[in-house]
Amino acid sequence: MSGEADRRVGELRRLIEDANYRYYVLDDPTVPDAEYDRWLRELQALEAAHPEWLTPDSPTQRVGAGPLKDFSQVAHDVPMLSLNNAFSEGEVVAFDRRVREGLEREGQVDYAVEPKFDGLAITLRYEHGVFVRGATRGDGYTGEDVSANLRTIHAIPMRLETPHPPALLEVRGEVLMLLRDFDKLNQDARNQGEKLFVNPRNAAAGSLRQLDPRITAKRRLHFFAYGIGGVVGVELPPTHSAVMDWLAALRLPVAKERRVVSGVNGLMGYFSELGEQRASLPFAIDGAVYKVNRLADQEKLGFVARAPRFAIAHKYPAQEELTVVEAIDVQVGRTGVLTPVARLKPVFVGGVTVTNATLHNEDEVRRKDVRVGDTVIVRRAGDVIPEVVGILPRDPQKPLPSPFAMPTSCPECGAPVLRLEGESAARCTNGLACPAQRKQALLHFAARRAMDIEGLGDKLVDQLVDHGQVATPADLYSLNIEQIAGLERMAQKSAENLLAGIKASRHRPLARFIFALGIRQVGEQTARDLARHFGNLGALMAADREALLQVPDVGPVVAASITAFFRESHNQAVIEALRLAQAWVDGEALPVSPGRFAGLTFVLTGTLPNLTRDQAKARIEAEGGKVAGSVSGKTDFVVAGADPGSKLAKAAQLNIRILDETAFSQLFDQGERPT
Ligand code: 9MJ
Repeated sequence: MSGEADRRVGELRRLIEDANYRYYVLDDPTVPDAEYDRWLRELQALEAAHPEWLTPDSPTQRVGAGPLKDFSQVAHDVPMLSLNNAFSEGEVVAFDRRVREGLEREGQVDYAVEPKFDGLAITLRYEHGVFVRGATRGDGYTGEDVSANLRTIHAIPMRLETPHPPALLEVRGEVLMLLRDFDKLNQDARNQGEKLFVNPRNAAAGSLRQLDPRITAKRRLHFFAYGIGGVVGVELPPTHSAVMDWLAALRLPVAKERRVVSGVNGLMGYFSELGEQRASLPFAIDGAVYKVNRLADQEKLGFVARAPRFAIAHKYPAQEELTVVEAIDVQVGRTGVLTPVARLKPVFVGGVTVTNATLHNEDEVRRKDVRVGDTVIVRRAGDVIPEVVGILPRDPQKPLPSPFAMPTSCPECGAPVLRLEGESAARCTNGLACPAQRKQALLHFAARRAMDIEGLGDKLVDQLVDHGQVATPADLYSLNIEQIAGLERMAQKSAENLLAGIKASRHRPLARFIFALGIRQVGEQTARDLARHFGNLGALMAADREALLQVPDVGPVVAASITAFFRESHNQAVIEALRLAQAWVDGEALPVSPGRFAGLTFVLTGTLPNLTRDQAKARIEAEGGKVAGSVSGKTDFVVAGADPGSKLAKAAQLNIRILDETAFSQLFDQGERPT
C-alpha cells in the first residue's frame, strides 16, 4: 500500500514539474489549471500523511516557507564577476581587436551573443542534480542565501532533467520580472492605493530580498541562465553556445534570442537586430552580451581586474535617467482638462533630450508624490512619451518641499476648476471662453486628420487668439492678408500660404467636419459612423438620444455628449457661422448607403509592400468596413504584410481569412461585397 503511495508521490512530482516547465520555461502550457491544482492538492495530502517523504525539491515547497530573520552569507567558490561595458561601435571594435591579439588570431573570432537581462545576478547550486542553494551576487565574492525565495520561482528547476547529473553544478543567471507581471503588480498596487515600483528591476530586487518567501511567491519572478560558475563530474562541451544548449536540455530556462556570430560585423548586426526586437520582448534588457565562444579561448584570454577579457556588455542608450524637477506647471487642453506637467532639468534619455514629462493627473502626482526640487527617475522607451516613474528618497536634512496641489482656478483664464465625482480629470469650467481651450480647439479643427489647414501651427494660433483676431474656427475663414501679414514672424509669402491653406480646407467630407468640431467622446471613427448614418449635419444636429443610439458603437455616454454639444447655443452659432463662411456645405458630403464592407471587420498586421497602415485603413473605412486592433471571433479578414505579429497566428488558429496586399486590393476591384 505504502509502496503505491510512494510511487504516486513520485509520479505527481514529475507531472507537476513537467507542467511547470511547459508553462514557465517553454511558455506553452498543456495542462488545464484545474488539473494542475488537483495534482498539487493530492501531493500535499500525501506529504502531510507521510512527512518523512517530504523533500526540499518537492513542488509543494514552492509556495513559500515561513519568514527568515535574516539572510545568511554565502561565499562564492568561483567569484561572480561583472562585465565591462561598451557604449559605442568603436569600443566593440577595440574589444574584438584585444581578443584577436590575445588569441594571436588573424581571422574572425566566433562569439556567442545573447541579450543582457536587466535583472539581478544569482547563482544556483545543484548537487547530484538537486537544487540545494541559491545566492545573490553580493560583492562578487560573498552573497546572500536566498534559496527559500528562489524555490518560489517556477522557472527554476528543483531537479535537473538528466539520468547522469553532475556531482556539482553552479548555474549563473539573472532573476527578473516579466513586463506583464510587473504591469499587473503595479496595477494591483494602484488599485490598493499602495506605492508603485519604479521598474521591473526594482520590483524583482525588492521581491528577491523579501525575508518572507510567501511574499516572493506572490510576486511571480522569472529566471534566465547565462552561464556556469563551476562543474564537477561531467566534461563540458567545447563552446559556450553548446554549454547553453546543455543547460536548456537540463530544463534551465535560457534566452531564445541567443546566437553565434562571427567578427565585429556579426556583433553589430546582432546588436541592431536585438535593438529592433527590444520593445516587443517580454522582459527588459539593457544591451547585448558578447562572449568568445570557445571555452579554451576564454581560458587563454583570462581576466583583467574583476572582469573577463573574453566578454563584454554592449549597452543600449539608457531608457531611464535621473534629473531634477524644476517646476510643476498645469496645462489646459482642448476639453478643459488640466494636466500637471513636470518641467525638468534637461536630461538625455532614450536617445533624446527631455525637458518635460506629463504627470497625467492630480491622483498620479499624489501617488508618486512628485514635488518641486525632487530628484526623479525619468523614463523614455521607444517612441513612448517621457514619464516620471518615481522619486528618489529626499534628503532629510533639507526642508520638505510642499506637495503639489491642483489649482482651484484655471491657470489660463481664472475660471473655477471642477473635478467631478469619480473622474480623474479636473477641468476648467469656462469652455471656449477660456483662451487655452480656444487655442486647442482651433488646433484640433485645423489638424491634419480634421480640416487639414496647412500652415496653421500653435505659434500662429497663439497670436491670432491673443490679438483677438480669431475666437472660433469660423473666424479663420474671414481672415485677410493684412491681418495675417501683420503678425510676428509672418512674411507676405507665409501669409499667402496660410490663406491658401484655409481656402483649401473648405468642402472637406462631413466625417472630417464632425471630427473637427471637437465633440467630446467623438473621435475619428465615431465621426465617420455618424456621417455615414445621418448623411448630413442637419440630421445629426436634430438627432435625439434614441436616434443616436441606433448608430453602431454609439452608447449612452457618447450620445449624451453629442446632444449636449449641439444643445449649446454657442456651438450652434459657430456651426451657423461656418456654414455662412462656406467652410463646409451640408448635404454634399457622403452617400448614406452603408457601403460594400458594412459590418465587416478587418485587422491589419505587419508591413504591406505598397500601402501604409493609414491608407489601408482609409480604403476599408471608405467602403464602410471597420478596422480593429486585435483578432477575435468577430474578425472577418486579417490583412498581413511582412513581419506580422501574433495576430497572424491567432487568425490562423481561428480560421479567419488571411489576405496579402494583392488579395486585399482585389477585394476593391471586385465591386461586390466580399465573402
Ligand atoms: C546578463 N546580465 O544578461 C552575463 N548577462 O556573463 C549575460 N550577464 C555575464 N551574461 C559573465 N547574458 C558575467 C556576467
